[in-house]
Amino acid sequence: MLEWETLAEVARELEATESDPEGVGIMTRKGRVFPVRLDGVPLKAAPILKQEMLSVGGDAAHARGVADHSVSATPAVLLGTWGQYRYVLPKLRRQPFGLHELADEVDRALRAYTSAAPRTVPGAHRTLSIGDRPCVMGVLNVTPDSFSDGGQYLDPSAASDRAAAMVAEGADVIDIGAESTRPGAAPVSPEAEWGRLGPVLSRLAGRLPVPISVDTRHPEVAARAIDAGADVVNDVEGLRSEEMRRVVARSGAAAVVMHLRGEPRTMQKDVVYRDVRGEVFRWLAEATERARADGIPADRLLVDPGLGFGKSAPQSLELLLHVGELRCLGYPVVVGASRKSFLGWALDDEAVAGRTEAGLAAAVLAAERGASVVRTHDVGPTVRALRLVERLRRMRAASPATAEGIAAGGPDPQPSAGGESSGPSSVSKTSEPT
Ligand code: HH2
Repeated sequence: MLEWETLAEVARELEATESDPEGVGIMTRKGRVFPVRLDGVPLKAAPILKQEMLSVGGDAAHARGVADHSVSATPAVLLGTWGQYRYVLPKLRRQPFGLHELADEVDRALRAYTSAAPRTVPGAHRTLSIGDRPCVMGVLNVTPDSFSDGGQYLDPSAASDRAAAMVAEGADVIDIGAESTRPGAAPVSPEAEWGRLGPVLSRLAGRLPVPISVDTRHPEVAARAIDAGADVVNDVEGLRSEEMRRVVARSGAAAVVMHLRGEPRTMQKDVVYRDVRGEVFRWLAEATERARADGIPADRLLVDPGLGFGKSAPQSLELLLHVGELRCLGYPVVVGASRKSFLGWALDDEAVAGRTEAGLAAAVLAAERGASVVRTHDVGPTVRALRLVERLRRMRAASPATAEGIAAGGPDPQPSAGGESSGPSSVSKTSEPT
């Protein structure tokens, strides 16, 4: 049995058979199925979608009710290899019933999902660089009541020492919060929040060599923090406030758009979802679309599934396990699992002190599945654990010569038996399958 994730790994294994290089190029494109889930495919479109996928050797699952017209729309799962999609998407674009738009969306999702290109996220003053190594966001809570470190860094000089220590341990960005968002926490007024945050920011701004993120739901606090030197707004309410979007757009700050249904105080009262992954995905897609419509450039946005925020422990674990799926939104993915109660649930041990190792495991898992930023209280151990992920990512991505030539570009000239291309692949350096 062979195990591979990236098409570069597929090509390496095939090359080891001493196959013809052109053949390796062709077969590499068959080496991995990329399943794509769609929601709300119109009844008229579903049979065409299935037929077109079958025509290239792939397949599409949809509701049985499509056959007897007992449904008006259906969820669907497409099963296709890279080569099959490259051939079928242009065919779908020629079809009616919304299949043109659907093909464009699938194309965008596949490219975003497979892109491993390094990127930079410009903040208001400094830039966050995301490369092979997932970034570590060090948590600094200047609160009396945060669930794991409340009261430890309320004093501005203790807080700035802690920030410097996290940078020395390898943090790539420091996330400062002055209001606890744990379930049931009492809301803090913007004035009181700024009273805690302002003195810490004035000590750190311009002195820390890494970007500063401010964990706030209040636009007036975000605006003052950016003026005082913060680079990123980490909004656990996902920029749902129009004023917050205006502040971010005007200031040139980057923003973490986190999923949260309701508000922190009451969020654990309703944790019923029909489909938690689908809901989080759609919510983040809509929130980022709103942000862009209000003038925040795409390269300044990051998304976060909000583990533990209005979710049961099994729901948080499910989101963690599937966090890589969020990559197809096209934004770097942030994951915060550190010390959270769903880890305690998984460990059968409620003590916060016992969650560190599980938090490290969660960070490694999230990074392995493609998260770009890991938010943690335990910076040094997380940085060391993620070095291993960085090494493995590099090994996986190292391209043999033939993988370089695999197309991300246009359709192939001819489908061969079984629907795959037999023609030479065109080359696109910008969006190569990984
Ligand atoms: N988790 C917390 C706070 N802010 N921001 C993002 N983007 N993602 C998260 O998962 C996240 C977050 C909760 O952790 P903490 O800040 O330690 O606790 P408290 O809210 O009690 O201060």
